[in-house]
Amino acid sequence: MCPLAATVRRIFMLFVFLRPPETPGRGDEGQADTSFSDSSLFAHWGQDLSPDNRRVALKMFQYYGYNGYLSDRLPLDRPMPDLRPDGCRNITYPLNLPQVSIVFIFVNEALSVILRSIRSAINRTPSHLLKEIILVDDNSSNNELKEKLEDFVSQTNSQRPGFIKVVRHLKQEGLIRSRVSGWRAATAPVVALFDAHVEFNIGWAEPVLQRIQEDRTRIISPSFDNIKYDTFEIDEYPLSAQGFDWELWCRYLNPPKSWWYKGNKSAPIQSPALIGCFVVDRLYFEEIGLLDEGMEVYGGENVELGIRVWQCGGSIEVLPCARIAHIERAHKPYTEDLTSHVRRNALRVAEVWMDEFKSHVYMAWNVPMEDSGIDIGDVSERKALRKRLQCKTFRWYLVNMYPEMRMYSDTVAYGVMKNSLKNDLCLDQGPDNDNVPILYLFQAECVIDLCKQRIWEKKNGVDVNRRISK
Ligand SMILES: [Mn+2]
Repeated sequence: MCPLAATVRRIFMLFVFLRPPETPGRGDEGQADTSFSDSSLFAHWGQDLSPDNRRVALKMFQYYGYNGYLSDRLPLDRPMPDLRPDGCRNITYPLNLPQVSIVFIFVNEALSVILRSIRSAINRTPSHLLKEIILVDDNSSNNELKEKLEDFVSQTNSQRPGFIKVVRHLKQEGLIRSRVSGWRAATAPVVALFDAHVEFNIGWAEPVLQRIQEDRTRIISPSFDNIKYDTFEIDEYPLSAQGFDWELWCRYLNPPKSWWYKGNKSAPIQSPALIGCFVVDRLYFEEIGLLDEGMEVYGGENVELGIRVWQCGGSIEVLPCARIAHIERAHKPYTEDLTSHVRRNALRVAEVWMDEFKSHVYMAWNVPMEDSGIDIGDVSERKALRKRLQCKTFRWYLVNMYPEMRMYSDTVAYGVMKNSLKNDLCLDQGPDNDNVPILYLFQAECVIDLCKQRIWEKKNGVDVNRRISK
């Protein structure tokens, strides 16, 4: 899911590449420890660990993207600060709310992190509202997720038969098809699709189920707080709507003005899209086309769902009174090259949903519109779905649901500008939030993929599309 700092990612990348290589620092505890000083794991944690334990912790961190060593030593049942804004605690909810199935998807997740997700779901969802928990294992290779997990499941089910179901993929299907597998196994009228590294906060379920009961075409996201990947402390996040940039990476947005005018922090926040985890009426989800199962691995499915729901007559809300803490991992475990999957999935969204604005996604990824060389697979079924549901245009969506998204018109060209005489001289787009390209010297030849160089011209003029190089 979405790091709060997603918007500064690119600026940070640039900074990293411009910075001269660091000279290895001196370890606090002598020469043996210099290798540890580079890991962000030990910036705020683990100073008192022995070198051997540090080594174990570092290995687990590299594997999981969070502090699995610490997680294994924390209680599964742990208290959590009630982070709901004022006004949430004295709302009363109907007694006849629908039941929910909670789906957790994972691949090679730390067992203690999964079990803590399950524990918090059981402890903080009223038991008459929680029908079942579904675990989707996307073909993990990690052994502790086999027998030990089965033991836990059969122990729990011995008290409550059939309460936890396990779905195991025989080959890795990626996050998107894993969520759909979980949905297929669910039987409650409402399905909550989550990562397996979360902790549910008190009172999360009632507001969500009430909003869906009132209108089954609402897809609901809770408000997310962060579980720090190193210390596992819970870090309160500001209330946000959820959106995306033109590469279709998720981002948190300031709630719309109309929400601020209400002066009621417990009111639902209308949101252009979803950042990944959401709760939905089980049958409505099928009617509007689930997720795009032609997408691979990770990314873009949340944006596609957001656009589709709005364009095809539903709505999306983030609820301030429903809070869930989620571990923002330092790195994702799915694959080495997440970006190429996000790009492919983004182009599928562009082709099916974005009409004349699809060029914006191609530009953002610095990919030519024709002959991009990227195989996006078959999108005919998704196009047929759009037609069948008689969905509105993307322009309608942008103007009405996502007005803060910048539109580009009169583009003359985009792509990479290369200096054929001096190839260590790079021209970069500069920071995202202004329009000032920057020129700088690179250590060697400009690395185009890393720098994401592109120029977006706004003046009318010659057609220079053929000069795009990649
Ligand atoms: Mn996640």
